[in-house]
Amino acid sequence: MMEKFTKWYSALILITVGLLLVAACSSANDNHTTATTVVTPPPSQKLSVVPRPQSIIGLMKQRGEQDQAKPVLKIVTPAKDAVINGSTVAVKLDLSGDLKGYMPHKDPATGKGNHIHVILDNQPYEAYYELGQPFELRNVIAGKHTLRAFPSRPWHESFKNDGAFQMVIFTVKGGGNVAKPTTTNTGQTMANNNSSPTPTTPREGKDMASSTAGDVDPAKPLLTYSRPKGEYKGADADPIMIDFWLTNAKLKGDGGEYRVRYIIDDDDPRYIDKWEPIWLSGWLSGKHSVRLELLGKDEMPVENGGYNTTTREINVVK
Ligand SMILES: [Cu+2]
Repeated sequence: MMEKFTKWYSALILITVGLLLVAACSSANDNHTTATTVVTPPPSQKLSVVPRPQSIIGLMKQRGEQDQAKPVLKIVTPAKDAVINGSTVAVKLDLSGDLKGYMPHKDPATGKGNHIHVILDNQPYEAYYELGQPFELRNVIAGKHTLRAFPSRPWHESFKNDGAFQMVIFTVKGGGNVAKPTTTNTGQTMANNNSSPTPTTPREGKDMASSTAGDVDPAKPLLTYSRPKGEYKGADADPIMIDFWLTNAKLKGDGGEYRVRYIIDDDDPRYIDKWEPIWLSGWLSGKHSVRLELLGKDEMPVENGGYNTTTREINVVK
């Protein structure tokens, strides 16, 4: 009886010691690994400015003269200083001027085409393709708002001629629920908080995030952030274009005194001194922040309702 117990007891001790040894070895192994393995730092992104991509130059050739167009845009609704009841704001635009064949339209086959960039307050722009029917901004909250719009190309580069850019300030009464969108997934307008009739056909439009206007002075220098925005995949992610609209401000390289500063992630600031798009190559996969700022003669940001310094997050998928 005693012998049996001793045997059993020794076996238990052996197992315990064995387990301890295994534990000791593996922890020694850990130490070993930590001591000799070189910890690889995450690769750092080195962006460089590259020329306009050949793919876009090719597209421009196919488009004939339309990239030399001088489109003139008018915001028909909302009218300047309009007061709108309900949370849906119908946007109607009128396009005229020397169009040279330029006309917004989404090609159903490619999902691409000329379009208008429509910006509520300082939110990311929405693309508006078919000007024949109104575009709806849905769930707009009560308060003062700004709407900015300008024509754009299929690759999202804006037209920069006089008259292409329009801004109106308007007010929404009632407005959308800050917490809940007032529309369904299919874009159908629900009855609550909304005096607009339910559209019978689906319209181009967008549920808006809640925002109100900055205290913008349309007579002062204004930088309107346009691109980059959203997600960039594969070939579209290299290079990525920075593009913006400038009102009441001429850049240094164009004979004026302003500069545009851009900061990607935590990189050192860089500058754009001519009003034209730039293309940046070398993006790594993942999320990046892009900040655009308008600087005055003193190299300090020019204040105008908070719109002249804008930071957006983009996602690069390679
Ligand atoms: Cu666009």
